[in-house]
Amino acid sequence: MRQWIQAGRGFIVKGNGYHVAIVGATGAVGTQMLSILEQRQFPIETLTLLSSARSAGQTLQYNGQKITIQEATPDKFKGVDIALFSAGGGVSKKLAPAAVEHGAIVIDNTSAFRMDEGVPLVVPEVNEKDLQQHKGIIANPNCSTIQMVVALEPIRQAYGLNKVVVSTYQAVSGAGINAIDEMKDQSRAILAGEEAKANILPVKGADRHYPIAFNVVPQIDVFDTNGYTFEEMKMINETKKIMHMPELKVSATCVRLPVETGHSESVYIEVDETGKNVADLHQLLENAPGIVLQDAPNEQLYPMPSTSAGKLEVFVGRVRRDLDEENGFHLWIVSDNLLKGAAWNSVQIAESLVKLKLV
Ligand code: NAP
Ligand code: 3JN
Repeated sequence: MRQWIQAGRGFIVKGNGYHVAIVGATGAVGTQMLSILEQRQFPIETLTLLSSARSAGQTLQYNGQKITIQEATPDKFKGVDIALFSAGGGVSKKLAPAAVEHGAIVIDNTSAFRMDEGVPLVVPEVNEKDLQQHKGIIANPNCSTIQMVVALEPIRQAYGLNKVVVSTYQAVSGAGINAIDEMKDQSRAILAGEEAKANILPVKGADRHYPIAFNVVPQIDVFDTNGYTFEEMKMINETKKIMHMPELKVSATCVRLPVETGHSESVYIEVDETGKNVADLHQLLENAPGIVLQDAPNEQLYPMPSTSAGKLEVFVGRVRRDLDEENGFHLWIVSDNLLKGAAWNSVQIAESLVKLKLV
């Protein structure tokens, strides 16, 4: 039987386990990482929780035990085997190399290294084997990319894929804890007949902010010079990298709406093989890893954020053949952006590393 004892920097479970650190442990993603590690009973020997100086000294619970949060500094990675980073790209750029120098494998949730050559960008259902090439840092893709590639990979494998056009309907939790609080405050203000104050969305630090409560905002992240936002370009570039298909045609429009958790996507695809129908796609999706097919129009069964939040899978429904393009199909894809889109995909990568004996 395992025995928990308090250690200097975290908690120790005596027996075989890994020294794990979470950077950004107090955030929207970090708290979900903690909860998923516990839910999956990931073999942990010590758990180090790191944040900025603001939260250092506070405690978080893991397996019923209180762990004191510490400020993230390079020395905190001594002896760490696996470091899960989710504190923004700047923190990753500063501290991930130090963690690797101390011998840790970094699983990074930010865009800091995603497109770097030599850094695997991994969704285990799609390209787990890319983990073999890691040199210390493994990147976790953007949440909107992850749920889309999980759903498209079985179709790509069976029928080939040449075009993807996606519009997203993204939840506020993707922008962090402060954005959730702001949406709730705005909702209360509007219902009380008061002015809704906006200071965070669409992008922290931008010139203009718009209320998200009772609104829809077609901007996620800042604009690139080509008119697309960075979120849209992440979806485009990451999809090609994960699927090893630089030639794949991908276009994206990313939109925020007042949902707390669960990103939705309307996705149009064109496959290479002709003559395929909805039943063919249903069969592929039903048998694919990590996917739940919810597609029964007669019963009004389709995925929604309200039924997908808190779950680990990617939910797919509203599968239709395009009315004009023989090889074209439409899908509706929903998943919990903080779980499969972030924390669960990262912990799943850690589980794959253990399974493949790479850690
Ligand atoms: P959040 O709720 O605002 O939390 C931010 C976390 O980062 C907090 O734990 C915060 O600690 C910590 N932090 C901030 N500055 C730090 C510093 N200088 N040193 C160490 N820790 C610091 O944000 P979130 O939604 O969890 O997202 C965090 C990051 O994860 C994002 O910036 C993004 O890069 C990534 N992310 C990825 C996805 C994805 O699509 N895969 C989705 C969402 C987010 P304090 O409590 O001390 O402030
Ligand atoms: O807004 C969303 O729904 C997802 C946001 C992801 C995000 C937010 C801030 C910084 C990212 C990301 O993971 O792409 C980043 C980042 O670039 O690291």
